[in-house]
Amino acid sequence: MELDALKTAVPGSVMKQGAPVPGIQADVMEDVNQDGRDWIVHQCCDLIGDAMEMYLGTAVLFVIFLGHCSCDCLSGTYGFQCGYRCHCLPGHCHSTSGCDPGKCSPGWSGATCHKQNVALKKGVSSSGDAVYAPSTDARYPSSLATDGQLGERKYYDCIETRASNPNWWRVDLDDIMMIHDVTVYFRLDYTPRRNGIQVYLTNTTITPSGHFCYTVKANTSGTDINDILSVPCHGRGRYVLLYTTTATEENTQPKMDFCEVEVDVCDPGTFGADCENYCHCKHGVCNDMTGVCPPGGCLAGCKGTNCSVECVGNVEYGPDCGRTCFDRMCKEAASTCPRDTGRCDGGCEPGWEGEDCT
Ligand SMILES: [Ca+2]
Repeated sequence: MELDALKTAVPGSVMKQGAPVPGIQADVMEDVNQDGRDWIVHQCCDLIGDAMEMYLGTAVLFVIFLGHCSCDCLSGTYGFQCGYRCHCLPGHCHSTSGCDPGKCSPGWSGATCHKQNVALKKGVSSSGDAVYAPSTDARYPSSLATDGQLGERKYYDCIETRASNPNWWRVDLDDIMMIHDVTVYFRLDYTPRRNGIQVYLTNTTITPSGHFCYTVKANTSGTDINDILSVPCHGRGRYVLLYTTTATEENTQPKMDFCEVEVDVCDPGTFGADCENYCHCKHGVCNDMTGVCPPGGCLAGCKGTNCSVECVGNVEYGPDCGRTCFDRMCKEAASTCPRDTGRCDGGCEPGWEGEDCT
């Protein structure tokens, strides 16, 4: 049976009941014990990928595996031409559908786990961190806003800058990136410092500079601003700057005290509010907001304004799905019709040539 064949086809990776195999996830091993076709279909890809990593270059193994598996993509990849990488927790990536909902890896979000917080753990600067004598160390340092931790979002989980005018905080993304949006997680136990914060996307360390994105316009108590504020801030930049000259009624000079700033980008080949849609452009990647492809149309095998629609299986194929499977002169009448090439199994009728026999 297939499972037994898989077990014996990988030298050195004998799967004992309940014993984990190096490189294969523990939860997959639990499924091994269940035996059966369903496991073969859903976990086969993971096994192939892991085996390939262990025995790179052993092409024979690959062929053996393909003979026993009904999947297309190697471990961790899925979707159109296996061109998408799963960014989900171990055991939650499927070769056809991608990640299970809500099971994204840390730093990734969205329904398909293709939205990445590129500010996570990145370096920060500020106009100064608050210190409380007799210590001279920052008690609530600026780095708390990119540590990936939210806690209870009270003062001890959040940054606190030293009073100054102007007052600013900046994250360095290390590279110029196409930013999709910015999300600010505000402190929950004190809200007046939300008002007046400006958000910039910039390529310099001049404060302020670059592309102005947004100003938080709140009442003086800050209670009319969402605790988690999604800020439209789309464009290319290396630094995201939060900047203010607005003091509260309690302070003569401004301070800031938010808990986390996420700077989100879409994975290449995805677009939309949550980077949840796919585009398969022929040249380059689509616009991360609209999904519009650069000039040149779609990769062979898909169609539509965003090149997000795959050709109808066994009906159409080729660039923009412009060719018809029925028109091919395949020797085998029951030949498959790959969406990208339309290649005929077993060659062409006499007098016809080309992989799709047209
Ligand atoms: Ca934090």
